[in-house]
Amino acid sequence: MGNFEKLNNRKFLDLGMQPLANSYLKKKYLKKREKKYRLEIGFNSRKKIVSILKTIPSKKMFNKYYPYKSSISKTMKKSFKIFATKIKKKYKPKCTIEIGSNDGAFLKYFNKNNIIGIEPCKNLANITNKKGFKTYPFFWNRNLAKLITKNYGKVDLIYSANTISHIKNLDEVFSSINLALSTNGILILEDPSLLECLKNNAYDQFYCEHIYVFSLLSIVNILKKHELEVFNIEKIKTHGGSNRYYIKKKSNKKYIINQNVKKNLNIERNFGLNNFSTYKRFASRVKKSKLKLIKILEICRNKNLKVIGYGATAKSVTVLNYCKINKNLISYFLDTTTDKQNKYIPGVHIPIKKYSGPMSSNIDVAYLGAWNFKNEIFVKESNFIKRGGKFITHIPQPKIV
Ligand code: DWN
Ligand code: SAH
Repeated sequence: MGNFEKLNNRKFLDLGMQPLANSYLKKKYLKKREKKYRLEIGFNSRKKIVSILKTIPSKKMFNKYYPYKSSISKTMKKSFKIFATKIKKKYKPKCTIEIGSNDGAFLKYFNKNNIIGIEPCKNLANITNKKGFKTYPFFWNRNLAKLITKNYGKVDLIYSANTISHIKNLDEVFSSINLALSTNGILILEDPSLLECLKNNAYDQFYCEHIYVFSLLSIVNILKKHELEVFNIEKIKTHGGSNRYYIKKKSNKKYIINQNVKKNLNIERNFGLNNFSTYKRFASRVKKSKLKLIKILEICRNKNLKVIGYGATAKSVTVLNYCKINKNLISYFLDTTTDKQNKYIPGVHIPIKKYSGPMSSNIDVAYLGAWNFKNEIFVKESNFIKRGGKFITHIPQPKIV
């Protein structure tokens, strides 16, 4: 895919040749050769950070065609509502920036004059701009931080969920945050947890957009250089287990460092997140996971069961391409996202159909692409389950449930 840049980390996992995760294909492009890149994952023991080794330029992934909308699930809508209400009450921020505001699932709970969205995908930035929430359709960087501080002054809260892990230049991310944040201001980040990713064998957290899967250890290390520090951490359930990091300037004495920080650093060290051997063991579990998933799907096919996929996630693109699962094993995927429907999954070309209500009786088994929304999906498909319908998940090990 041309202009790769390499991150010089020690490789522990090779997930093969992969297409761009959110580039769902229209039928007319199926015969064209797709661009692919090698998805390898490495650990940098000096920086304590796990990342993909070859990165794709952001503009190729985050543009006006980006299909993912945060408001697509009840789970995320609820999580954002509860958290927005909580921090508004607790910190009473006069001015907030949200980096990666997507379709406004979090930002909409704020007063229009009190929050600024940053969202490089113009289709998404348009949604919130039209609703009257000032949204810059740009990538977060130093120039934008300068522009915002010039227009609005320094802000007292910066929030970013599931976005910083998508930005390669972390030094620029944090130096720009430092520039825009007031002396007593706070930064709250939310991203999938590396510890949970390893425990769940969730190798599908790795794809082109997820350059990093962070641990507390890695965040603490990155922040040092920028005179920032984590003063609290919460473990949350979203996206298969995430961390919410509360960060402040070192000079900010308004908040004391919670015991949780030390406790979680120890938990991560004890699990072995500092040791390369932990990642090698994860890689061998991933290989076993692949074989087992293929085996389960082949058994279903041999029994002539109708198997479909539930939730055409970016994560499933990694699984399907790594395991080489095509429509011989999964007939089609159902998805509620309009911009994914009637398209095909990149690489393996499984069709995506519109989800228009609970699954019908001609479906026997559904592979959970959106395993992170298992609870929400099981409620929605309670009749399917009552009828004896089954789900396949690869988390934490491939099995039929
Ligand atoms: O970090 C990222 C996360 C936040 O979102 C991005 N890089 C891209 C994206 O990743 P993903 O596609 O793996 O995210 P989700 O949130 O697991 O995607 C869920 C998908 O499943 C959506 O396409 C909607 C669909 N879905 C469905 O069809 N029926 C979801 C639910 C809950 C449902 O009931
Ligand atoms: N915050 C939302 C969206 C996560 S998807 C949620 O938690 O559901 C990742 C989002 O990050 C996308 O909307 C993408 O456009 C945005 N993004 C990617 N790179 C970015 C950058 N450099 N600056 C700001 N946003 C970025």
